[in-house]
Amino acid sequence: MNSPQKPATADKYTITAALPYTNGPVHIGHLAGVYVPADIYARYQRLQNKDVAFICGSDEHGVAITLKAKKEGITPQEVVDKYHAIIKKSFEDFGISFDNYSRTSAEIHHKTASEFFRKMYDAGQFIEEVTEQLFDAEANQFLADRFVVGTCPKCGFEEAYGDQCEKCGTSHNATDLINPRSVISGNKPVLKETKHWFLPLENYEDFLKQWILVDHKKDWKTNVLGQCKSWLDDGLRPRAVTRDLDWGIPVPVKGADGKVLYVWFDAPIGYISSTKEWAEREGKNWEDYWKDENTKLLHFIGKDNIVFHCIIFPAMLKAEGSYILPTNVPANEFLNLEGNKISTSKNWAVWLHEYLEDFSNQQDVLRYALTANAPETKDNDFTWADFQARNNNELVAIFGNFINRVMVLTDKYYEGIIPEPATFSEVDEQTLAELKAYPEVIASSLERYRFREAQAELMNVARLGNKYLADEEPWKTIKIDEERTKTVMYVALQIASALAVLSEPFLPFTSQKLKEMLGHAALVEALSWNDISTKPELLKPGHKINKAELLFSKIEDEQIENQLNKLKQTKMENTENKEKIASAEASQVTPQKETIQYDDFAKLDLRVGTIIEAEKMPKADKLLVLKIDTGIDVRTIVSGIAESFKPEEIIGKKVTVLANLAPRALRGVESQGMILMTENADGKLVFVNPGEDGVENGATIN
Ligand code: B3M
Ligand code: ZN
Repeated sequence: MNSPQKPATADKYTITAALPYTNGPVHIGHLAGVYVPADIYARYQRLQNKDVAFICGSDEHGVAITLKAKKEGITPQEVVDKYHAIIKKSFEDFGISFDNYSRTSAEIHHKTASEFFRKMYDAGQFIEEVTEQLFDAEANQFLADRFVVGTCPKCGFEEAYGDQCEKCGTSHNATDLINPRSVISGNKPVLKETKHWFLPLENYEDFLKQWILVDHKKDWKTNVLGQCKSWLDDGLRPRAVTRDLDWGIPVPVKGADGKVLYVWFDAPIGYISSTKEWAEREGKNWEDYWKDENTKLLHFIGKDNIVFHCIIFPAMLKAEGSYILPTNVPANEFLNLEGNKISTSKNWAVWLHEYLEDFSNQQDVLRYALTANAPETKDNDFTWADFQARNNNELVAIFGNFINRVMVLTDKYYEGIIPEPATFSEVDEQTLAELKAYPEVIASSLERYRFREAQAELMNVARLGNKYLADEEPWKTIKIDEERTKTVMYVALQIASALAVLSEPFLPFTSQKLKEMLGHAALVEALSWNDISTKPELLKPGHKINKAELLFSKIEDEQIENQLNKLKQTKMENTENKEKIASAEASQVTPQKETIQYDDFAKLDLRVGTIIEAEKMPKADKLLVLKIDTGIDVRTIVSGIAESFKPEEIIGKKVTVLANLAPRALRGVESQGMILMTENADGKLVFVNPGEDGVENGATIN
């Protein structure tokens, strides 16, 4: 089918969707949060005859990739090759209509990102500084980004990464983490000096405040504005844009061996390189899409990427100086799955390639269910029960049912030829007028990034058709009034035709099928969005439509149970794994110490004793002052057991005493020996009890 002709001066839209990390396949959370809304928007603007560049690609740098390579025992290059192919195919399978899908390992990207850095470097826009950074001495490696986890200084989340906390979205420097630990060895990092280049974000604070909080106060989503405001209120600080790593784009300056660009410096430039790659192929000028003030630049992302797209990348674009800034950053919140956070490591996800194995050719059903539940203003939940209901009660019962009735009746009454209408009744006029109003209604929601609302309005078009047929009952009038029946079927066919066009952004496969059924290809020109309102008729009398096919089919309970069982299975496996890890950890014994000679042991004077008095040491939470009958004497021993025992419960206890330990003063009390203790499985202290079998105080242990 021809695509609508674009006027030469059409508005330009550069629409980007977050570049997925190539460390795993994509799941429904990615689709719902980023790729489906971006695709709906791009398809809609194309139908508006706008000049659209819908841009994406694989994010192939960063520690996420290196870690995956370590885990799978393959090279980073093998990781990105493997997942780039899987991800690209999933997007194609789900009809995500990128004009270009590139990858950041591409030469054009390395060149573009290096030049971008170099231009800023030459203009003196970085601070070059030797600072202390986290270092894993055992692994002999600096701990950048995901190589280190620790407690988030802002929200207290204990698994925050070195560059960002995924819980609260804050972006920070690795040295800000509380209790950092190396992901490679588990060790506590040390500090080591190294040189890096920092972007002084604080210099852009005033500009960002004005641009985001004032200029875009009204048109950006409140969840996005809220996050930006909180960072700007906290004050911005310099951020390192280089790393000591061996995977990434080499820092293009002298004396930077072994250093690469920070992944969040190069990745957003990936939008630019991908546009260049597309423009070269299509014979266009890429700069029209990045440097023309009239071009609208839109970034579709998830909420964890807001800081990078609203603060850091705009600061880079501003600093570089020749680029436009984003018009909007319509970020979404997160999608949960059956009440739990989607998690790759816990396999708590619906993977797109797996979905297609169970629901082949039903991509639109998933797109529809995800949009109906899109996490636009808050986190939302995907449930299989809702998925089934959306399909059976909406797609099958409303959309599919209307189209099927129109197709079957047209075939039966007129052998598929659109009938000539007679006079329109008031109801007909009203129905057609209502139909013509829909493009604007749906567009108004889409222009405000309200995709759920827009899709609900689309379904109202099908409802309008169903109501019209139910009220006008052509199956009854056919017996008594041929002319009336022709008019009714003509009107119903116009509605079906409008649905074929208006559904395209949301349900591209269905729209395509419907257009084929209605014989749209035979129309001289393809219908655009506004044709639905402005053209007097969408299908002309005499035009022949094709055979009817079912657009949607019912999803059975059994299919849903299968999916729920899969998740149950995952949950069970996760619990088993957790138990295994816990018991392995619990059974971990301290390694044996160095060998000693008998003489070393013989030096210890170990005795059986009895606690005869116990009291708390004043102003010390952990210490008890004990009087012990050692059989030799009654002596004072200070013991650090106050958190495990109350004084009164241990009086009379038999204990093992190291009697010849040199005395030492603890808080002014002289301790004359030591009591042997161990720990039980719960970590509670326990006395090494010499037994009660008539063993007397003073008995030696040897
Ligand atoms: N790869 C993060 C992510 O997948 C990152 C996005 C880059 S967009 C320039 O969530
Ligand atoms: Zn946090």
